Amino acid sequence: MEGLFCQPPSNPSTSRPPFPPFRPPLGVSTFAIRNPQSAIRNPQSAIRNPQSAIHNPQSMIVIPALDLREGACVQLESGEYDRERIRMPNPVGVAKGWAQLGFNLLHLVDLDAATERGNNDEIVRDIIRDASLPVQVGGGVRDADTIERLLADGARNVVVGTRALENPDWLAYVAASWGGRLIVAADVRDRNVLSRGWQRTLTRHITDVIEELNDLPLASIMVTAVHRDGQLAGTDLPLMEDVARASDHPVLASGGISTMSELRSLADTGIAGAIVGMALYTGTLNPRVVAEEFGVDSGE
Ligand code: AMZ
Repeated sequence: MEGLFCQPPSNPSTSRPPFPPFRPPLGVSTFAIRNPQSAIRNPQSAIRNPQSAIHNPQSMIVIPALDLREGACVQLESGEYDRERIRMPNPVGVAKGWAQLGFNLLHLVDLDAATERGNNDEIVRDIIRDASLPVQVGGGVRDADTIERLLADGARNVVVGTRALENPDWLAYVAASWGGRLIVAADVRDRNVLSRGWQRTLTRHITDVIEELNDLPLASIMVTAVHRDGQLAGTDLPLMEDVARASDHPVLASGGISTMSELRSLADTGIAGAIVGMALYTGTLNPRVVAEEFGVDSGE
């Protein structure tokens, strides 16, 4: 397929597939980035007249995921460290490549920090500084100083998961200062919310959590269908529909998204943004095609 920079793993059980280094294709999309600030908006605005569904680009934004492990850009299956499927050695180059393809926002996760194995702080800083597209960043953000530092470094938004879910008082405190810049990550398996790199199951139902979050000022809510993540088998659309219905905040959907029709269904559901990893890295979704339909603000 034209425009792809790597191919699907030939042997999914191999932990380090021999992918070629990231090479941004030539002739990237010439879409203008009109107003990046408005790229994620209230989901209500994404519930469109069915007639408008034929117009492109869509109002939902697709956000490429860039997960960091040991200084590399990786993709894991089901978030498990022993199921690494993609490894690319130059994360800053990967981030620049997504920008050149026409994407308008990057979702950056420090997996080592999220799973309490260490951190990739320097690379996070380099990507925010050099990537040429706005970045939302998370993974291991467990205190106010880190939120402040990442915003000072230039992050568009900061993603908080574990501490926000385990400690609602702390979330209320940080939301009072930076609410409009915070994204709460609710990672979900069997409708229960997870924390600590998906190792701990909190006995809280996702829709209860979403309703509690409605009381706080936040930039958006991100919901990851952990049971679908990295498997290229489609996301949990009923979950995303329920969350979009329950949330007063814009909702970002993540986990298993792998077809254009799925992206259109998510947009029609009122999802404000879709975070896509494995399908873009393997070429299951053509990044150029996705960026043209979903990568930029339509300027509506
Ligand atoms: O893949 C994983 N095991 C994983 C992952 N991708 N564990 C956590 N995360 C992501 C969440 C969210 O974006 O989806 O890390 C962020 C939350 O980190 P924390 O440290 O605030 O819970």
